[in-house]
Amino acid sequence: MFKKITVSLILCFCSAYLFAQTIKQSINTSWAFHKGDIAGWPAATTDASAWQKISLPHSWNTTDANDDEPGYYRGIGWYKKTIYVPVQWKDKQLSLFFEGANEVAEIYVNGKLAGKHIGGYTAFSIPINTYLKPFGKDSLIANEVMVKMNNSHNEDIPPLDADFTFYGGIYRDVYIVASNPIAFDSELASPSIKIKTPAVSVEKGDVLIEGTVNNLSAKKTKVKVVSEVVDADGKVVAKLQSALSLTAGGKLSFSQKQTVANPHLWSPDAPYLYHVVSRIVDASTGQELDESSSALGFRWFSFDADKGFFLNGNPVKLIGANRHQDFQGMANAIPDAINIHDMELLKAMGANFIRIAHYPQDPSVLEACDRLGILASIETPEVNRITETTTFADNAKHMQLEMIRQNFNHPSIIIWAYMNEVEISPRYKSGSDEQKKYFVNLVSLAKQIDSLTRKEDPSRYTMIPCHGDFDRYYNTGLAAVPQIVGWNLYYGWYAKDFAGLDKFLEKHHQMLPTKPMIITEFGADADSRLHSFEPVRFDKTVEYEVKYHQYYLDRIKKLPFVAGGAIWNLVDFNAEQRQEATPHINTKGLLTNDRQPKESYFFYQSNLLKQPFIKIGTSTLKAGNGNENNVCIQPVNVYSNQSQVKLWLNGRLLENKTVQEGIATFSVPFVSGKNTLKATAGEGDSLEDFMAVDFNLIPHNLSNPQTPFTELNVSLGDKRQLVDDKLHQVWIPEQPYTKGSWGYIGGEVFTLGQNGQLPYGSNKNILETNYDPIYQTQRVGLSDFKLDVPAGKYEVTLHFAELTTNDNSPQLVYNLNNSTQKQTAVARSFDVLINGQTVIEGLSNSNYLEPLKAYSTKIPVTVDADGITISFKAITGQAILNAVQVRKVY
Ligand code: GCB
Ligand code: CA
Repeated sequence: MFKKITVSLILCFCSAYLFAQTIKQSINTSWAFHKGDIAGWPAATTDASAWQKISLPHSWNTTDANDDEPGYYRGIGWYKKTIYVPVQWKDKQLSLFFEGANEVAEIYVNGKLAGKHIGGYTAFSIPINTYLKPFGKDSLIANEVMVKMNNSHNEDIPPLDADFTFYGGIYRDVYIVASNPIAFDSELASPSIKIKTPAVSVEKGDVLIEGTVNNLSAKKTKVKVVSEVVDADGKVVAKLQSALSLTAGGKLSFSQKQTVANPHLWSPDAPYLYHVVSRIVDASTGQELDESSSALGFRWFSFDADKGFFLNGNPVKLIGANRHQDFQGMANAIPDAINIHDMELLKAMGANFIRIAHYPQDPSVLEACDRLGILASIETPEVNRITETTTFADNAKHMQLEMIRQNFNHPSIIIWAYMNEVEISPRYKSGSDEQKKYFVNLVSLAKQIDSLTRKEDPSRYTMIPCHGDFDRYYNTGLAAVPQIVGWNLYYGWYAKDFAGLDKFLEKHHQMLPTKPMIITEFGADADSRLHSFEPVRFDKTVEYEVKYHQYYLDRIKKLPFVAGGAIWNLVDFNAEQRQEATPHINTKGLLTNDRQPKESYFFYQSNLLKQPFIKIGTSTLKAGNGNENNVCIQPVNVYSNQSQVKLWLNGRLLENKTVQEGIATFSVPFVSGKNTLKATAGEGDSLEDFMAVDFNLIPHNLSNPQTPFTELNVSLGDKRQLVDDKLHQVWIPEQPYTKGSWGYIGGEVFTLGQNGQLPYGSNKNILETNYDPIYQTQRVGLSDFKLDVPAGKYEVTLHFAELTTNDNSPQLVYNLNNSTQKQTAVARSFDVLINGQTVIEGLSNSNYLEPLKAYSTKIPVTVDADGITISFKAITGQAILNAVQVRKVY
């Protein structure tokens, strides 16, 4: 008898325990999406065919932000889904929790507006009880949820203008949440409890746990809030308890404090995490009513204007990257796994810092930072400019508040930032009274956001990232507002000389001697396909990107008053309006948009990682001209943190080299076809990396039967190589014709002169191709292109694009030298002949040769002993050639 009672008591206790807590479950599947508004809704509905079956995360801009049509859909999109609410939840408080949806969301339940949220990058929670269908006999009640999203431009909602795409849609997870009438308050979609560590040292760590308990029931109730601090082994190291007497419909706050002796400290090298679990327990029944759990890290930190950043008493140089939240082909609708993997890639690079720019990102990002040991700055998106209205200011402040409340407990966060380069394109005429007033309003808004932030959280620092116009931010007074000034500096990119960086940093140190500083952005575009042996600014080669980062990393490391630097950017990201080698993509990433590393990623690994590292530089596919011995000598970089590195080619030791700044450059004599590279370092060559290179060696003498010619892909007017892993082809730069070999005769390289960023080619998008760099460069006025190939059957493909245009559309605001590509369209028409036979008649701007559009044609040619001569005969203006491919069929 006695035994029986105990068992049933335990059972009863367990079931209460299991079902009493808040239930949270994602509802990402079985949604339908309708592009555009539904006129007259809810009275009128649309037919089923207008709805597309989708699951979340979702964005409606996955393709149109990448196509040849300028712009992308910014407007209304509707989502709908049936949710099945179990009858067991009839006494629960139900809400829908959105981790983020861009940009304005209206949530309807069974046709009635249940809530609205403004802003695309913060979470929100919508209570839905009032709108649910009555519970009846059925065990599950179907309710219809509809969400109207709008990503139209709105002058009152940040961001107004920025170098990234404002993808529309419900692009993060959505949950349904069922909680008890007595539960923790989680205002502004924040975690229910706030964890503070007001005093931390090696000897002790104070934990302060704060929260509020709501009683939405009609009964007064006595509860206990029991909190436990649990270490990484699961051991409870502190237990705190508060007793609360809740009135019906009332709420009470609690605050609990405890000291943990000799706490394990949290740092990038040892990200030790405790966690705090707080439970609300009914004082009379012992039933658990709600539970909340958060990570806890003990650390202390400070910024010093002369000495930089200190963590747990030690100087730490913050080195890391910025990060955007999109992925190739997915827009911003990416699963948690990508968010988490990006942080792993950042950590694997040796970084200890992230600037989450320019907006708060998925919760999994900061969770990963806590776990992996990445210090974080996070910010709200007042980018480029503001609107001087109360509504804009209110929205900006509200986002800041949401960001702080929602992310408060992350030990990784050290900085709450806001605004970005907000003086780069100010409204009104330069120097006008209106503009002066604009700056006053801007500074006033900054002060409001800053003081709100400091009040919400005095334990972290505030920061504004600014563009490189020191005087402007100094004179308007904006630089004085935050605790740290961030500078986005592009010397060696938008601004010509690297040395400008040193001058700028010194200037800050002199003029703002008490203001700590971080280089919040620095970067150079690199199309992962483009390579050069003599990299120059704006050539968008992988090699120039490395050169750029060499300069910056050196300065960041050397100057103690520079607290740190954040590379722009960890990943290539979509900015729809960008004209690039890869249109719509900002390629300043160390990783491509689908997360393939460029050499600059290895450069950081070899400079930052503590564990032994070795890696042979990119490009497993290469091409070039053979010399008299039919080898082609090309440089190969090996990245390593060891002092000496050996490189082996096909089993033969080439050289043992001293590594400088993480790089050793070798001259490698490649042979035709397969080449195996091995790099070794360390004791007994224990550290190694391998690479198989496929080399398309263009024979020294094209007609020598010992070294048969197969194919040649040449980009005219170009100095770079383009490696195309997908088609397994390498494009090599032009050269003048010499006997026995190949090349152009006559003409000159197309250049925009003073107006161009790169000394050759155009940087406008070329339509109808993904090979923009090939078409963006060109030889003008050539008479022939000649190859002394042996007799046989060939295929010649000619590529053209008219690069002159009347389109003088403005450059991006980031173009700091303010150049526009002023130009006028040139009229031309010409014939093309192969071995004397006309193959293209009168190619001109009035037929296939439209401005900025790719035109190519493939022509089979039977060749006798005299090789191939492609001749260009101008009728009007000058003939052009952008690229040529010659392939031997047999
Ligand atoms: C900046 C901006 C960032 C841009 C970057 C660039 O200064 O803050 O949003 O993407 O420059 O690449 O031009
Ligand atoms: Ca488009």
